[in-house]
Amino acid sequence: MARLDQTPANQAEGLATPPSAAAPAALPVAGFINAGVRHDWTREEAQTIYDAPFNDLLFAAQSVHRRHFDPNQVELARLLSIKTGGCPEDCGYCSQSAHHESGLKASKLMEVERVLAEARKARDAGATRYCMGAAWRNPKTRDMDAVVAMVQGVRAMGMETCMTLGMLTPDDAARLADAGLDYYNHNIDTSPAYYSKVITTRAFSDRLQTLENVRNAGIKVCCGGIVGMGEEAEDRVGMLLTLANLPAHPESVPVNMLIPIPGTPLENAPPLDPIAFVRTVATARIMMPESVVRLSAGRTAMSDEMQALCFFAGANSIFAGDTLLTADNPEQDSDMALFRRLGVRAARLTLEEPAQDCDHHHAPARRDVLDLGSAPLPAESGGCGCGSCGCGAAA
Ligand code: SAM
Ligand code: DTB
Ligand code: SF4
Repeated sequence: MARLDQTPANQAEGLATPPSAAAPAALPVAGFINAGVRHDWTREEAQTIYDAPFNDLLFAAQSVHRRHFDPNQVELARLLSIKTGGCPEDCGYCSQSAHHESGLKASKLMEVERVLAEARKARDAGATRYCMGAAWRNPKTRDMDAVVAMVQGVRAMGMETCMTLGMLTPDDAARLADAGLDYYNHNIDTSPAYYSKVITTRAFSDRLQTLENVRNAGIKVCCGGIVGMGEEAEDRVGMLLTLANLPAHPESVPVNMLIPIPGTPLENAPPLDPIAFVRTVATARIMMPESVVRLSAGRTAMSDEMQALCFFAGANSIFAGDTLLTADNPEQDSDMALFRRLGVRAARLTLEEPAQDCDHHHAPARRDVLDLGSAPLPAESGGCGCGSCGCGAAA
């Protein structure tokens, strides 16, 4: 195969061009590799990234990814539904809404001890984050004591804690922060324009308000959405634009692929082109370079190759374990087999000393933090010297 030469225009960006081809002045997406953390993305920029030629998009996303993370480490998070079904909200995708006939049996809030027993099993299977979800519009005051005990118990096991309980007031958020909750998951789900096509019992602005309450309480934000709900590419871009232009990027960004649930309004949504899903992941990676992007719901319907492409595009977290909240997820054995084939490792928690002047009164003296590493860039490591493949290996 002919050696790939570089033109002055693309040398600066580390891109390669075949000698015989007319060199593009600059690939539009490559200009965003060095963008860093921005909160002023324009719709045009976001759409340009999403629409870029697939190989250019993946090259840019992987370049951004290795600048901030070890590209071969993936976080394992574990989910548990602590209160299932009977939810008063009408989210069109959800098995747990009381508005739909999904056949799911509603249950009460789980006992704290049962939750902790499940969490222990997850930790022993390698999970570093434990996410507890409740099918509520918002938590009731009477439930808060149990929820707080769950956070404290899981945290004491040395895992990061995450909860998703619906809308939170500033007081709810402060209580959870005091309990030591690490993350709160609250998804915007789709673009502002498409939101009312999917959910009518609350507004997009309600979601943003809870996110602000969570952030103000000092809890880290886990916020993403669902693709494959019949939305247009512009909606996927609109969702990412909203997330990336929040005052602070969510620390975790779950990208869910719709699991079509029989009996819900979206049961017959047209299947999404897998390439469009990978584009969404890659665009999230470029626009939110320091966020952990989670390849979330819908993996049972994805091939190994599609998941591998998502990891290449910058996804570095998954839900492990054979159940999500109510729907199936791949068996952990098959995930570990895929990790082995890809040379991917599960990320570990490391103990970190906080800064002396930490003023978060609710934070413990020492705490576990996830180590997702970062890889040296070719320019920093010398690379193989070919000037075109982007590798970091010595020649
Ligand atoms: N009730 C809380 C709420 O809505 O924030 C927490 C639980 S809710 C099930 C958490 C998220 O799961 C939703 O925001 C949605 O993004 C995702 N989700 C729910 N059902 C899904 C489905 N069928 N396919 C893909 N993602 C789904
Ligand atoms: C998120 O974004 N995805 C998870 C988690 N946050 C709570 C939930 C996925 C739910 C999939 C459908 C189900 O299991 O019912
Ligand atoms: Fe309720 Fe959450 Fe399901 Fe919506 S997504 S119906 S709020 S459990």
